[in-house]
Amino acid sequence: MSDAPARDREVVAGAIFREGRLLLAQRTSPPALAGRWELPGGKVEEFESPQNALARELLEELAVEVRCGARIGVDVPLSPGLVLRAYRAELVSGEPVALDHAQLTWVDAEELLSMDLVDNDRAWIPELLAELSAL
Ligand code: 9L3
Ligand code: MG
Repeated sequence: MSDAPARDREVVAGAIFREGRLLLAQRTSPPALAGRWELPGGKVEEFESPQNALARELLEELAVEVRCGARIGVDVPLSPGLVLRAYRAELVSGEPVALDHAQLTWVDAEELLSMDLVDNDRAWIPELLAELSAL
């Protein structure tokens, strides 16, 4: 048994900005979230860093190589012991394609506000808007 306090498991999501726009991905599952838009990503595996997890998830979901950057926005509690965090992701190579999502879109600040985002990701709207307005 370990004396170390149990750390929250993390779900990581990537904010990819390009030319004044943010990449959003439309979920296909679970049924409650299908059709709604998110920052792509997924669960950090045991013994995996959040940075490596984000790179793995975006390679799996979008077929791109990214470099994980700084955190953006607040921690979003998903369930006891599970927290959702957004990170900036810089495109290193490849053009994003929807391997795991229904479709992808690049939104500006105004369009972001009109998208049906999953509830969890709405917590990041202020920072995402600030970034899009500054670009
Ligand atoms: N989730 C919410 N917002 C996001 C992401 C990437 C994930 N931007 C939630 C949806 C699922 C859980 O986290 O309940 C795990 O994500 P996934 O593995 O289904 O993508
Ligand atoms: Mg995912």
